Parts: sequence; C-alpha cells; structure tokens
Amino acid sequence: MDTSRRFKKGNGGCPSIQCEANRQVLCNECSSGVITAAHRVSARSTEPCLFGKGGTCCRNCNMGPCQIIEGVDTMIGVCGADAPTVAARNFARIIAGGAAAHMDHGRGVALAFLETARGETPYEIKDEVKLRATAQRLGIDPADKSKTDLAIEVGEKLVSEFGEQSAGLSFIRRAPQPRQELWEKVGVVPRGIDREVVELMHRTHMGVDQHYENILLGAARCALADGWGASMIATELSDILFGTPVPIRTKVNIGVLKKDEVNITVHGHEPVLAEALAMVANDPEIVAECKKVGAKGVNLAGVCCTGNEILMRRGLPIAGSFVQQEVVLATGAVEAMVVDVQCIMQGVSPVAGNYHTALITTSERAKMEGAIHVQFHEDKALDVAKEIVKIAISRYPERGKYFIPQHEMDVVAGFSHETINYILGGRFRASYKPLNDNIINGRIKGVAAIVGCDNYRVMDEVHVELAKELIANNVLVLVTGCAATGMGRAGLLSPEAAEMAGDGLKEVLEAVGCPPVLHMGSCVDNSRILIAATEMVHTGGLGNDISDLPVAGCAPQWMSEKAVSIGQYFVSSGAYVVFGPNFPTSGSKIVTDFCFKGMNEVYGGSWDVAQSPNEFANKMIDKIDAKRKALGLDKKRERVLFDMAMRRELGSGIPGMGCSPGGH
Ligand code: SF4
Ligand code: MSK
Repeated sequence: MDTSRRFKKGNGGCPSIQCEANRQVLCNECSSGVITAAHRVSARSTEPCLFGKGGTCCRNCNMGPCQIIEGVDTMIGVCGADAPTVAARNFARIIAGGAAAHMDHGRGVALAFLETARGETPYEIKDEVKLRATAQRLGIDPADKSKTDLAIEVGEKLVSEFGEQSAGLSFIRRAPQPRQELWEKVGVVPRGIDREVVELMHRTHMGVDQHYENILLGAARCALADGWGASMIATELSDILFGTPVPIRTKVNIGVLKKDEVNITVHGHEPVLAEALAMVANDPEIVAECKKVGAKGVNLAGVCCTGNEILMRRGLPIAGSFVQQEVVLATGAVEAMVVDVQCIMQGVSPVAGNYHTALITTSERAKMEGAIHVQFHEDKALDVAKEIVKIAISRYPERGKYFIPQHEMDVVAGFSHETINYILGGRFRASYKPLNDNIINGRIKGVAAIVGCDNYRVMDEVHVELAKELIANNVLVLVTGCAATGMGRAGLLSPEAAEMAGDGLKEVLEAVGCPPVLHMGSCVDNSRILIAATEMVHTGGLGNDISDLPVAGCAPQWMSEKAVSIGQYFVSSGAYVVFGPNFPTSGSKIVTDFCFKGMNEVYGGSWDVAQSPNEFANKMIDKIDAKRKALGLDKKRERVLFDMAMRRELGSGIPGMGCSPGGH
C-alpha cells in the first residue's frame, strides 16, 4: 500500500453548518483549504438515487444491476425479483452488515477478556461483583471459585457463543419470559452469533429466499443475535474488564483540546486500545518526553464511540461526535488521531495531511492511505500504546497555526443500567421500583431512547429539539452513541437541564440530582437499554413484556448499518422505533407496511418514520400514551409525594454532587 501519497488541498471555504464550534473552526484561516463532509454535502448537486434510497436497486448478480419499481410489470429484475423481495433483501443485508460490525467488536472484547483472565495482557478484571453475577447468569456457579478461574470460565463460554451452531445464546434468557416464548413461536431465536449473519447473507444471495416476510424474519433473528448476543457480550465484558460506569462529570466539544498539551484523539469503537492509551498517558516516562518538547503532558480526548467508552468509564472528554471528526483535525491542534474500526470517514486522512497530525491506524481490519499503521496487540498493549504516544509527542514541535474554539460543555455521563438502579432506587434499596412507581403515578409519562448517529444530511439539531420536547412532556430520555455527544454539546446531560423538564419529571430528577437525559454509552451499549427495559418489566406494574411498557425509541439521524440492526432488535424485542429522515425500504410499500404495521402483529413492536423533531415527539408521545391507556394508567392517579425519609434515601447519587453512589 502506498502510504506516501499526499492529498491535494481543496478550495475549503466556510460551509453552512449549525454547531457553533464547527462553524468557528471551519471559518477560521487555520482550516483554509480543508475539505470536510460539510463541504462535500453542500457541493453535491444531485439528490441520492431514489432506487438506492428506497431499497429497490439490486446488484446481487451480474444480470443486473436492476432497478425495480413496485407495481410496474416491466420494472422487475431480470431474474423476476419484485420490489418486495429486493427491498427486503437489501434491508436484511443492511442488518447483516450492522450486526457483523457489532459481532466482530464483541468477539474482540471477548478474546481480550479471555487473554486478560489468563494473565496474558496488562489489563485487570476491575468489576468482580459483575463477574460473579454474570457467571450466575451463564449457569456457572461462582461459589468457591477464584476471580481468575471464574473469569476464564466466563470468557471461554462467551467466546464459544460466536461459533455456536444450535445451542443458542445465554443472554437471550435475560429477556422477559413471554418475549422468549414469542421468539420461539415465531422462530427467530438466534442459534449462534456468527451463524445468523452468514445465513442471512446466504438467504439474500441471488435465487434463495424470495418471500419478503421470511427474509425479514431472518433479519430479525440476526439482529437479535446482535443485541442480546454480541453487543450485550461486548458491554458486559467491557464493564467487568474496565469497570462498570458510574455517574461521572466530564466535558464535551472541540474546546476540550489543549493548547499546551499533546492532543491525541481516539476514534472508532473499541475500548481496548483507548484504555491502554489512558493507562500510559501519565506514565513518568511519557510525561518526561512531553516536557522535552515543551508540552505539559498528554491530553487524551475521544471521537465517536471510542470516545463514549472512555468517557463512560474514565471521565475522559469527548472532542467530537461523528460529524465533527474532520473538524476536530481542522483545528490544527491535534498531534495524532488514533483510529480502530467503524465510522472513520476516509476524509480524515486528507484533512490530517493538511497539518502535522499523525493519523494512526491500529487494526489489521482497517487500514487507510496516508496513515501510519501501528498494529495493536492486547498482549503488548502498553508497549503499543507508548509507541503511539511517542509518535504524537514527536509531532508536537511541528504544530503550526492552530485554532481551538472556546466551546466545551459540562456533562454527567456513566448511566449504566446498574447505575440507574441505584440512582433512582436509592443506595440501600437499589431497584427500578421508584421509576415504575413514578410512571404509574404519572409523574413520569414514559421513557424514550434517542440513539445513534449524527448525519451531515440532517443539519438540524433534531436530537436536541426532540429531547427538549420529550422531557417537557415528562418523558425521561436515554441516549447512546453520537446522539449523546450532541445532547452533551447542548447542555442536556447536566442535572441543571432538569429545569427544562415538565413538573412531574422535574420533581423526580431534582430529588435524585439527575440529568433529564441519561447517557448510557456507545452504540454497543444499546444492550443496556434492553436490560433496563427488562428490569422495568420484572419490577412489575407495567405489564408482562417489553411491548407493554410506555416506552419508545428513535434514531432521527441514523447513518450507519449498525443503527438499522439496533432498530430491528428493539422492534423484535417489542419496542416502537422511529427512524428519520427516511426509511430504507420506502421503494416498496408492501415491505414498508409490513415493517410499520405487520411487525407489530408479530412482535408487538414496529418501525415508523418521521422528519421533524415535532413529528418524532408527537409519534413517540402518542405511542407512550397508547401504552399507558392499555395499562389503565390514563386515569388520574393519586400522587405519592416524597417524604423526608424517602428523599434522604434517594439522596445517594451522583459523585461531585454531594453524594456517593456506593457499589452496585
Ligand atoms: Fe437483477 Fe435479480 Fe440479479 Fe438482482 S438478482 S441484479 S434483480 S437479476
Ligand atoms: S459512532 S454508529 S456514528 S453513533 Fe458509534 Fe456514532 Fe453512529 Fe458511528
């Protein structure tokens, strides 16, 4: 691979872009000549192809590509494939791609966990309580077993589930019992993790599965292997290995870069390398190297979901979300951007090439032109991390003109499902009961999840406006991924934002000192939301299954295939999920109707689409109201007011806010 190729500087300019920090960077002379996705999007003169956008372009064989129009006899595939088959196949392949990304990530974490348990890496098992609880869930008796032996057994069991052929996945059994029975009846229980992706790619090959409903059942099975399988394994083992998140204060936005430190941004998704970088950043040898070049130290900041991983567990700041990845570099103040896998735009390489920035790839699965490759190995994690940090330090004296916008926002993150348990339930009676009670008595109307990416084709701050509308209507909001970073930039991840909530929600939030929008982690951590929903069911009073709960989910700016897999595992788990601004099967009314209505009959959960924040909010609140009505919660309930004893008990909570979370 030619890594010496230099990229031409483009015309640059100041594109129309909403976030003030981005605007300031891209309008500053430091970014002169830099081309980012913001420029590329505004320079495009054509709209996306309608066949591609609506899912009715097929290139699954070399008689095509075939562009299909539903209901037009002459516009079917050469092989005879019609719009429902093609749209369902394309939708299923999106899910296979997204699920595969989470599965490969989950496998990486599981293998790193097993190596650590065997003493082959410099990491340590940090959360033994969760290790023991997880062992029990897997049917492993933790009694009388050492931490090491138990971790090896847990690691071996979960690694084996990737190659499992028929025995099924352990964490599927965490779902509510009626949900498991429904999956059995419908025939979508995953048999193993990798098997479901392979089978889905086979089923959607030319000339195999040709019934859209059957294709979409296969897609659901694959998505469930992601959510209740690989993603949950990634989250749970990362927690055991690196610590289960607890509420933690930190900052987000480009202003977290430091003018007198070596700025290293970690971008992608996997926590293992970022953890190693964090472990060496303050090493005396590294600090001494920094001093030699006139820097005070190393400033480690995140981008995308690697950022969310280290923000949740270590409180390290996030410099930017997906749409900010090139803008962060265009400050000219980043010595190195270290990338692993997923959501890394090819455009970052030419932007880095405009500056002294070292772009460093670390996974053999993801190399880039113009980058230096330093292969990461878990067993040599600290050596690799030091090598990377030293490259960054060597670039510091080469820093030229730079501009760091004064935009950073305080946030409180770290809301694992365990944390929500004790934050809402109190230190001495950790439970979801207060949440359920407050939903039953109407102070909280319901719970909404806003998940996923941000997207240069959706320039409005849909996430932020939607969240404000939901919390004003007493809906508690959970966020993950880049949506969470956007909320953080807008100040919604701070307890002070409770001011914007409706009276009932505000009363609950003020009692526990909690933000109205709870940051639950990265994209794989959407599995935490599955567990939180299951806990709500098990706690009682809100029905027998996830489909009974007054909850709704959405991804208003979805960008990646992973978002569709996430959406499908929520729908198959019984949730109502709204995507925007478009839905990838829109070229087939038959398939879209099945996703929006037919799936509700199968799973008690379905897809929908919306564009504006108001449309999202109306649809989600209507659904939550309908669920409340079905539960008989639409009638006025007597309100349970907190007495002093309850307040004292609830007054455990967020570190740095005068209270301590204790354990979990
Ligand atoms: Fe066309 Fe059928 Fe081939 Fe698809 S599989 S490209 S519809 S001939
Ligand atoms: S990084 S998948 S843009 S959330 Fe997880 Fe962000 Fe979406 Fe990538």
